[in-house]
Amino acid sequence: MNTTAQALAPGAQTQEMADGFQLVIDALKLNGIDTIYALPGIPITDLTRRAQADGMRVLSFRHEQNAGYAASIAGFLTQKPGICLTVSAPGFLNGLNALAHATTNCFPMILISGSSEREIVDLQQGDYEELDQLAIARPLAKAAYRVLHAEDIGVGIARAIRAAVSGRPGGVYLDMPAKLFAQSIDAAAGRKTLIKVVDPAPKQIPAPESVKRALEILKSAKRPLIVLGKGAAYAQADADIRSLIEKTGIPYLPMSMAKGLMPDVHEQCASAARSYVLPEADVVMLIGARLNWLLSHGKGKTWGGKASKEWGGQKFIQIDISPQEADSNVRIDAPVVGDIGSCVKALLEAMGSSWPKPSTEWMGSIFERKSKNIEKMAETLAKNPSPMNFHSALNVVRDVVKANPDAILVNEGANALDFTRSIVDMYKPRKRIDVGTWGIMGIGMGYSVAAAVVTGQQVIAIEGDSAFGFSGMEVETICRYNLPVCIVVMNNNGVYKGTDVDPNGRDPAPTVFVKNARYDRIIEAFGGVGVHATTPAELRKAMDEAIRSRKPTLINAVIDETAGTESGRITSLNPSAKKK
Ligand code: ADP
Ligand code: TPW
Ligand code: MG
Repeated sequence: MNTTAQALAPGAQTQEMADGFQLVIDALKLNGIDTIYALPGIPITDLTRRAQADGMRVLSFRHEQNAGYAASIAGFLTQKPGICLTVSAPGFLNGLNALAHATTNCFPMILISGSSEREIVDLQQGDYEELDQLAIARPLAKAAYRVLHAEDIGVGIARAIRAAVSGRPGGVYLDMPAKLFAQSIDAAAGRKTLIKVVDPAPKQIPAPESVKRALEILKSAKRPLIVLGKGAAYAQADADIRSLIEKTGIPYLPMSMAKGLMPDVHEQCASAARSYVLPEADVVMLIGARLNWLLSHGKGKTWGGKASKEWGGQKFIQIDISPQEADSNVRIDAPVVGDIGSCVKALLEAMGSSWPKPSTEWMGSIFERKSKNIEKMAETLAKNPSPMNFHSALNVVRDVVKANPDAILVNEGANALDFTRSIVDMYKPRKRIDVGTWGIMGIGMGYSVAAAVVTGQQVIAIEGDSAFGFSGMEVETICRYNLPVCIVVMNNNGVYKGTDVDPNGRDPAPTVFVKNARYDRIIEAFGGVGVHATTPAELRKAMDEAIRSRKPTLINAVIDETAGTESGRITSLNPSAKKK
């Protein structure tokens, strides 16, 4: 332990002391946390320096929101809480978005923010960066704590870790006033206050009767379907999930970030027949997926209901760690509450060796729709329009990802998101990370940094030009740490499209950017590789070279500005477009 020696009375023995900075670092390291996503300043500058000096990886960002998104996705990828470290008031608020995002997406993350002097904040006497951060964080976090005394740092960090990763994961806020860092206590006594958290995310075994109930319903199905969500990807129970799917022979539908948990090209994958299987299935087993807006709340026309809020008549089995999730939108006939690894194991064990496969009628009709849609898509992808459209550009990305199945695909935008999700097949678990439950713009560069750092793999970021703008300054971060990130900006001159005009002819329309912008030149300012690509051949060459060299690369892919649609695939949620 790095300690400060402090002289006592002349001639007395020196006493080893540890300050708050050191105890925070030691508490994190003791719990296997080796990376911090940060932005320095008062009062945490020395925490970033000393963490680095002590061998931790400290990734320093240009804006706290991006550090926070990085921490949140590190949590998703590793099952360990990602740590975001910020300064007080404005830094804290910049990081808060990511904390709320982590909670919403069920990603384990801890936001540690320095804060100002309690006595002054609480009397609102006007301190430097005064803000009651704990009160503000609380409703957006799964848990929120403040540590006031150096001897409580161990407990504070232990509680934060447990809260972030146990049960349904989420974002945790840890408030650390400036004074805490400067407090010194006896080093040996300090060491004793640190806690190495034993079994931070304990297994949660499902009740045997819930497993039995689920299997009875599943067995009775004529047209069963499995929906895999990002909770299933998070759980890292890949082999057992694969066994369950292959043993039952049930077709499956992956949610966006569950793509690749089973390969998208697997014969049981029903993605290309989504609009057929959702209303037709009579029993649906959800594994780590919520029946939220992304699944049309489990009702309405998507599910075969006659009216927009009408139940389609199917039965639902839901595997989830949160006992409160069931019945959130429609009746869940068989909730199975537990961690996905334990639940899937229990199902496999209780299924026995002879499980009846779904009828050839059901599988055949899915196969027929799938083949037709895949064939239609192949025709569209083969076209080579000038300028490029989303399809001709993404056809290249599709090939590059197929050739590099270990690469992590980061994806945000509207059309740039929706087309990538449907065109680019994924082959391995946790390789696709995107806008998540909120459909937020801004995750792109933070996710890219964290994905490269925690996995060591090549990152491919497919970004709408608007989406890229939310975190674009972090290309400097990517260059500074020399990370293998290949960014492709799908540049269609704006939000959704680049064709809107101001009816009064005064300003650019709100959805339109500078025409023919050269995003590639941004990365050149920091020593990265910039490429301007106007054809699929140029795009392919640039992506291949980026992956070969592992150099930070930004490709400005010129896309037809008329190619997109308003709001991409979610036009129905847009009030004015709906009216039209
Ligand atoms: P998607 O957006 O992919 O549909 P959601 O984020 O809506 O996925 O749902 C993920 C679900 O997975 C949440 O309800 C969460 O409680 C659950 N979950 C997360 N981790 C686990 C786990 N280890 N075991 C069981 N359920 C989990
Ligand atoms: C934090 C609203 C949804 S999609 C989008 C915005 C601004 C950008 C779409 O344009 P882009 O993609 O990225 O160029 P493309 O291919 O369709 O042209 N602020 C936040 N989150 C969201 N979702 C928005 C605004 C939005
Ligand atoms: Mg765009």
